Amino acid sequence: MFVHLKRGWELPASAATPESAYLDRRTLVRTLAAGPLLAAGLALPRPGRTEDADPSAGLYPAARNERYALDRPVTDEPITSRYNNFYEFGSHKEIHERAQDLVIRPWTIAIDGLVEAPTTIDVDTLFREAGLEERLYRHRCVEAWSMAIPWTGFPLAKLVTVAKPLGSAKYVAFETFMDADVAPGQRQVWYPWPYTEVVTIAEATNELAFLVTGAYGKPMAKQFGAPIRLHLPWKYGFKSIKSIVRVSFVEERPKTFWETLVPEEYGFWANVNPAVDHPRWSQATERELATGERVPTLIFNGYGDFVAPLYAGLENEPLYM
Ligand SMILES: Nc1nc2c(c(=O)[nH]1)N[C@H]1C(S)=C(S)[C@@H](COP(=O)(O)O)O[C@H]1N2
Ligand SMILES: [Mo]
Repeated sequence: MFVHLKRGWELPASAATPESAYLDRRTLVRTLAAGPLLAAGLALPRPGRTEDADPSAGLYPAARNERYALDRPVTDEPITSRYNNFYEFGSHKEIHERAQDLVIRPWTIAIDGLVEAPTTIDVDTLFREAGLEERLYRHRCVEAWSMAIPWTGFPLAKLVTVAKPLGSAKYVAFETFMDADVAPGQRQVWYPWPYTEVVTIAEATNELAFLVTGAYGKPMAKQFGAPIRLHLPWKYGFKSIKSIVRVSFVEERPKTFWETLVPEEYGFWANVNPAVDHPRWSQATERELATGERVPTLIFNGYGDFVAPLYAGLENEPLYM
């Protein structure tokens, strides 16, 4: 995030190739490569890359919830699906192809810590029982670029209800999968893997906190954090943890991935605020990936009506880093 900032900014969004062309080429290369292997009676080499239909595909498209409206157009999928932060697959934006190695079924989420009964949930059961809806959300990275995405998913509050946290639980901690065989970034031992994030119970149950399962009217692409990731649209993007395998309810606030690495730059609260600069750059404006234009950044990324009350009485906390 901090190391390759300049490079990311310099890459024009127009450098992205349309998804159809890219997929066609990949499928072709794979088909050609698989031929001799299959003839020799060997299995396909990369299980994550098989074309098995996503078992949740039948849940799409989900009805749009119009309560969450945008002040700008949706950013086209060929742009958002080729400019990603997912350090497990590399500390730059071009990880979409590598991320296809992630095997996303079967996939379960462990729910543990201060809950009535720790359990493990299969994501397809969870998706069916939670019920999915579509929401248009703005997404603002701490690196000062932004996009707008049609996510599909369900409120995190629903998972909190299912988990039945005890009264002593004050925070919800999330963890990403750990598998250095498919995610080469996890061999970079200077990072405190696995990726983790934490929010307060009040934040987790705010109506905006969204568990994302799909994007653009279908199960989301792996580079977005399939099969399930968080999106907290009023916070800098690094809070929105991808490919979640564990949700823990805790009393003491654990240190997160980025907080462990660079606490003076990537804090716990990380609420978007144009008036509070990152130590190394301004947060006053952001670059919209769709157009390349710089636009003013909004306090709480424009979601103050929903979330400002969460921070009443916390004025002495570093809420905006
Ligand atoms: N597990 C994991 N989650 C992650 C990240 C990551 O590197 N690993 N990057 C974060 C950052 S910095 C951002 S901006 C968003 C990017 O989401 P996107 O690629 O879907 O736009 O994911 C967040 N979640
Ligand atoms: Mo980010």
